[in-house]
Amino acid sequence: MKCRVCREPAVIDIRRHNANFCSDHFMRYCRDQATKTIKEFEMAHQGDRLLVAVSGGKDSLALWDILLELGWDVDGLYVGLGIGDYSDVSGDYVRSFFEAFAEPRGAKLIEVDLRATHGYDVPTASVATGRTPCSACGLSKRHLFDAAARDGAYDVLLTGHNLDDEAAVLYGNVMRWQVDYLARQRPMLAAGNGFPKKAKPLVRLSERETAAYCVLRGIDYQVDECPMAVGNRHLEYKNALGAAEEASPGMKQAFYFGYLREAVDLFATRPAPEGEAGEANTSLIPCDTCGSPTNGDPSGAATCAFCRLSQRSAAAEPVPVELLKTRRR
Ligand code: Q46
Ligand code: ZN
Ligand code: ZN
Repeated sequence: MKCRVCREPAVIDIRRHNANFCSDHFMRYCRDQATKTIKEFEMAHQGDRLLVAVSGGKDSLALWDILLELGWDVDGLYVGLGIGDYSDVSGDYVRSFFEAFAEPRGAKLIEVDLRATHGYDVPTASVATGRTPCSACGLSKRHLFDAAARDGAYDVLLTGHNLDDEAAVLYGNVMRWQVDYLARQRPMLAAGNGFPKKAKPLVRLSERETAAYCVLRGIDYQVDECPMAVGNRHLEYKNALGAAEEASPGMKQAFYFGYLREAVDLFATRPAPEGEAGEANTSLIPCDTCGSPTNGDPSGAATCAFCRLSQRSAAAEPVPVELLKTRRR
């Protein structure tokens, strides 16, 4: 197995491209794929200040490193979700990466701890509101990411979603015809209605490739799955698509990029779900508590979904993550 570029021994094969690469050319391939995606979807322009949301996992740390390597002015944002040891360990990986790879290149790390700043954590919010942990977590993260991007006057908020993630979300949304979500499934969402511009530059890389990038770069990352993800449908969709990809390399990429090319515009007029950006969302008002754009709550008050969740959760008895794991089984 030889590198497609230099003919030296290869360390990785990428079946959907029918290509093998040595370590240096593989890392260059990853950066080239990110650059191509940033350009194609106009994710960022020269001189922009970027903020990447990092979780301590392979995708977000690879993204921060790739953007720094490419010369972007990019800071990191880490949100401590209070999911027991998992969050403690994730935070440690982020801080180690920051000290070794980002701080020496002049980047900043912004940290927000959910319990310290808003008086609750994800397991408590889940029980207090009756939402699934991932729903409470997703709502909290979206709000805090948006707020950090606004407060820091960043031009773009970036996340490390990879091809496997996006294809699995698309698959789930198609299977259940969640058309409002399909409308928003783009790798770049323009700023609007008080929401920052959002982008996912790694949608051309699979998770096997982001993992390989980290290993070859010497980046340590959180390998464990979030304990709240157990039973999550997203993992089932990933497995189903993984089997199809195995039988037919390139299928995932064709599915996702085919959707962007042929179908996403068909859903463009659908309103965005609560707490989400969307050009069609023209009736938003500022939340009376935090000022974020909102549809208002069902009772008619102008309180956003995040503030409603955080008020109920902060007033509740803290729920240890172990209890939630037991309950979910
Ligand atoms: S961190 Fe949060 Fe994920 Fe854990 S609770 Fe679910 S959404 S699985 S990316
Ligand atoms: Zn090579
Ligand atoms: Zn609010």
